[in-house]
Amino acid sequence: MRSGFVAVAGRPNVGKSTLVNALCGGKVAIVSDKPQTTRRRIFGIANGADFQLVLADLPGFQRPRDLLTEHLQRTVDQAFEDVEGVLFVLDCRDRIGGGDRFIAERVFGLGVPVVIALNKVDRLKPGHIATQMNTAAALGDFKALHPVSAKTGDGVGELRDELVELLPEGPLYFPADARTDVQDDVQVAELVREKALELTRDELPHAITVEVEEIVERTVRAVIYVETESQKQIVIGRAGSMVREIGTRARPEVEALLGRRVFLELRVKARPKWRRDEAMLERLGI
Ligand SMILES: Nc1nc2c(ncn2[C@@H]2O[C@H](COP(=O)(O)OP(=O)(O)OP(=O)(O)O)[C@@H](O)[C@H]2O)c(=O)[nH]1
Ligand SMILES: [Mg+2]
Repeated sequence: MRSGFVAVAGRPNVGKSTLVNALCGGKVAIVSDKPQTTRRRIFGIANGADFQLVLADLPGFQRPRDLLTEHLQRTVDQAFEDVEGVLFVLDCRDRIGGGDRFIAERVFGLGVPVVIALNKVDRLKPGHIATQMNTAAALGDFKALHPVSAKTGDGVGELRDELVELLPEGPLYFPADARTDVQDDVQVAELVREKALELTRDELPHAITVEVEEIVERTVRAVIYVETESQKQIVIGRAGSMVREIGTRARPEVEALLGRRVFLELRVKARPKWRRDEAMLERLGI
């Protein structure tokens, strides 16, 4: 039995969470086209007959700008301790540049093997992929470099095999059928936030956070927090249309997670400056 932990590093929005989901064979982390979607460390677990690969999905690696991003970066830094390797994710559709080199400096200095995943290669020309692979290869002394598409699953199996190779002999850290360490209430809050992110744009996605107050039999009560009254009006929508749509999109996934039909009761509240509120970040587990 091989087992162990691999941290997933990369700039915001390169597809780390999508790739973790693909490697685990199911949804453990929420995904969106907005940067800073992932705000807490989430273990995604890939189980095989003779391995357990635990992937630490993380917020995007960035220079902190405020208390929230400071907390996010602290989460990233802590996750680099005690791992068997790092999966460094790059976006093949984007320029590989300063941001990636900033991360490379850190991950190649950790003293553990680094596997690079060049993600989002779907529908790209082979010549372009080859050029990007050369640029990626210059980032540091990597163990392997895999072009993949987390979206189509292309190359994901080979990448999983490569990561399992990094693991030493070891015990099961989680039950053999577990896919994540995240508790139901947190997963429900994340699913609601994912749908809220789908429906909002500009600065608003960053101002949204979700907390589940209670899950009692068939009733799930959650609060969507924003920072201002005007943001609250947007998220509620005309005659409640937006918050209703968030609920409609989230409910099937919440029901699949909990294994029963539920009534999803969503409220929207303004909580000024929650992103700068140490106690609130703590409460949210950020
Ligand atoms: N075309 C394409 N898009 C992808 C692929 N993987 C991820 N995406 C898209 O990229 C966007 C970001 O994906 P996420 O998985 O949320 O990215 P992330 O790196 O976890 O982002 P943060 O948590 O914000 O740091 C989403 O719109 C995904 O659908 C891929 O292989 N191909
Ligand atoms: Mg993410």
